[in-house]
Amino acid sequence: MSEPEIKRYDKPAGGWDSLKRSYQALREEGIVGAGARAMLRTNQDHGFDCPGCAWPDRNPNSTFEFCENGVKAVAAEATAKRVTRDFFAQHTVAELAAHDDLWLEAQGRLTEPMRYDVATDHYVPESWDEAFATIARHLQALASPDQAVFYTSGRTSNEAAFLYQWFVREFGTNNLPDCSNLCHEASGVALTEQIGSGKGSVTLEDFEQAEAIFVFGQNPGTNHPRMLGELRAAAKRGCRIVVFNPLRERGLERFAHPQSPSDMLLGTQTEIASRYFQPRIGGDLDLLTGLAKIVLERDAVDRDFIAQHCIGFDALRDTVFAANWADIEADSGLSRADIDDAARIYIDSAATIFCWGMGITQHRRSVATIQMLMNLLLLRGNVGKPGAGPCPVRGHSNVQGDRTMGIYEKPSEAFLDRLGAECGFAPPRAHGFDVVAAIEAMHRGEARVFFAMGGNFAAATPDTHHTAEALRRCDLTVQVSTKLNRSHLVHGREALILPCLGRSEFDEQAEGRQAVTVEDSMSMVHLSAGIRAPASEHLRSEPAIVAGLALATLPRSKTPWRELVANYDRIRDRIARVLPGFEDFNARVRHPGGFHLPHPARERRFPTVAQRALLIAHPLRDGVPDPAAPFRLMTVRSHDQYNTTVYGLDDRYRGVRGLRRVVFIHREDLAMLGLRAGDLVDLHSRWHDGERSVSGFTLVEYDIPRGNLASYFPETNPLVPLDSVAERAGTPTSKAIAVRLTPSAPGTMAS
Ligand SMILES: Nc1nc2c(c(=O)[nH]1)N[C@H]1C(S)=C(S)[C@@H](COP(=O)(O)OP(=O)(O)OC[C@H]3O[C@@H](n4cnc5c(=O)[nH]c(N)nc54)[C@H](O)[C@@H]3O)O[C@H]1N2
Ligand SMILES: Nc1nc2c(c(=O)[nH]1)N[C@H]1C(S)=C(S)[C@@H](COP(=O)(O)OP(=O)(O)OC[C@H]3O[C@@H](n4cnc5c(=O)[nH]c(N)nc54)[C@H](O)[C@@H]3O)O[C@H]1N2
Ligand SMILES: [Mo]
Repeated sequence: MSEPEIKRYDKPAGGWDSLKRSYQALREEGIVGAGARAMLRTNQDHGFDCPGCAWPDRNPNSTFEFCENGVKAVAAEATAKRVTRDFFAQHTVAELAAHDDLWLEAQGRLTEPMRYDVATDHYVPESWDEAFATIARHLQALASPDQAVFYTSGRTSNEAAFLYQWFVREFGTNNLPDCSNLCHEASGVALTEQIGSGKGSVTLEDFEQAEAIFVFGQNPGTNHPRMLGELRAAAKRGCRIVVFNPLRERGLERFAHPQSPSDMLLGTQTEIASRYFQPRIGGDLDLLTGLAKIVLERDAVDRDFIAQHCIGFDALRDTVFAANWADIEADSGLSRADIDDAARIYIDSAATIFCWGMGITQHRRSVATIQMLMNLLLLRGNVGKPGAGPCPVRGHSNVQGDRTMGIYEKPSEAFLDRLGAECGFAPPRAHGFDVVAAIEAMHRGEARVFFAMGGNFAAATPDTHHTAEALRRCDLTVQVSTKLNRSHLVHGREALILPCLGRSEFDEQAEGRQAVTVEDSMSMVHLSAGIRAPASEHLRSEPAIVAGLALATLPRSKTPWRELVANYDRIRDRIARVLPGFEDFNARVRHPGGFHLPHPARERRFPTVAQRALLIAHPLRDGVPDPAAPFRLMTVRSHDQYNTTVYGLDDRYRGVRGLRRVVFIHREDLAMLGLRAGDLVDLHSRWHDGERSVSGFTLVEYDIPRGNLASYFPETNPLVPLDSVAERAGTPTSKAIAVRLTPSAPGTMAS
């Protein structure tokens, strides 16, 4: 492990350091030979889909695309280390809970079902049948099915997700919160209302044709490294790339492609961003309003497109004109001249893509901001033509597919009608809990059973202490997992760990070896088949776990659970009959590269209530800064983590080594506070119900706007108040926490 050190990193993203770190990840997991082979089959036609991010694959049947963080994700799953019954016999849960997330992750793959034993505070082995019987007993004892909550993280395959929501709805509830509620929910809400589909409309071919690509609030160098390949190619052919990000993220500045011989041997690199703007955190609605003002003032709108396809133009124009430049400049932190430069690039481009990530979605006004992004695209007809359109860059590798399959607490009537008709039961109609509502319901004692299909609910969610109380009040918590994590240690009165197969592993069922399918961020659906022996003979696939659960819980069900799981083609046949766009699913998904789901906006069809695209006005509001909490904190990912999974303590591109409890701050803010880089501070967030605090964070002087701070999650999740959420989307405002800083008490240790 590296010694703590803060030192500016001057190299481009990618390059040799990226190869070195990948090799190190494989070595640490003890899998150099096998891991390397697994890598070569990731995102290939006859291999498995990378369990990392949702960025699509280019030429899935030809070149292998190297990605450092993809290697880390596969290595983490393919690790040679194992968590066995002996491990649990050696450690009480209290002992395990004292370890950090890095240590928990480093213990290896879970190997058999375990049950929490309150008498000894240990997890003890349990057979699958006993485990299913325990869950069934709890579910059947509930006064209402709505007292159970079924969470999903976004790695779950389409087949597992479809079967899971089927079981949950046949059981009788729509309580299907998912990681989307913490992630791109606002994109879905904004775009569905506006253009009639919650997904992005662009494809990789559009990246080849765009004249400009704008990237808002996203850090692809760390979180979607394969996107850098597209941005590099675009930059090389003269496409203008414009970035809006409070931090100068290295991957958006310059990139040396690890697969380019000249980049690697001659040390060449590509400048990515033609212009890099550093707005203040939360300043995007303001700067977008500024951009729209200039586009409208110069009459640089696509009149024909607006006349034919849009409604709401006059109201949008009036609202945008009503905003004044002084407010826009003050709140965005950008000058009118900067915004004018960006507007000029936008106006000069005949085809523009807007990409965005968590820097846009995890804010109070995220839906308004995304609608403003879409307004700007619509004003210039940048949708439904080559090289243009919205591109919300999704996180988990199948988070978009899970939603398509019906993992959603607010399903449409049309979906429920089709599901009920095909599957022969009457789905519940009342909407269910999203993540925040589920935590509130568990805390009140209203929800009593919590079941998680993957993920790490206890660490990924806001308000860590409150959420822990909520989980501890449950009668039963169940985690279907591949690796040990915090959610196994923060549990209900009874608790189960159900270990499952990972994507890289063979999935052997009654009728032979199975493949699953996933949908990437650009709506391509393709097959994924494991290529390695399972980490343990006791693991079950996620679909098989759902079937086991359903057979135990719903003894009178007419659903042929066993047959469905014996051969996943049968699940796909059902999907094909329930979901539009999946006709002939089994045949089409076997074409090399899979198939693309139709996106109406690509044909300039906008299936909203009005059958038009909506231009939606969002007036700026005065921010009222709280003098007692003058800083705005964003919680982001380091280069060595996958959400709550911590692979290492380094954040290479940001120059941090060997520690995670850091807070990035502007030099003048340090001076103002009378503090120095390296000092330890406590962070206190202010909210109507009081203050929340975390302690012992090392100050790091950084190029960040004044008044803004950045730190990593999950360490900072105790600061995020549960009811501080995005309007209409309910997403926790993890990028906009009002905080104050105080020096840590003497003797506090850096960590
Ligand atoms: N290796 C790796 N890959 C991942 C993940 C991972 O943890 N590790 N997570 C996956 C998941 S689930 C997701 S959702 C994605 C997340 O991918 P990203 O969306 O890139 O997520 P974050 O790391 O939260 O980075 C947010 C970015 O937005 C910027 N930002 C913050 N606030 C603002 C703001 O107000 N305005 C603007 N313009 N910018 C802002 C931050 O400086 C940062 O660059 O990545 C996925 N891929
Ligand atoms: N403060 C703050 N909080 C955030 C965010 C933020 O930016 N700031 N980002 C949010 C976002 S965008 C997201 S998506 C959420 C993520 O929230 P989650 O999806 O709940 O969390 P992960 O950390 O991705 O889950 C990791 C765990 O998943 C399990 N796992 C891995 N692979 C598999 C598999 O194939 N099957 C099963 N069953 N389990 C598997 C492993 O046991 C691992 O420990 O976090 C959110 N929380
Ligand atoms: Mo996410």
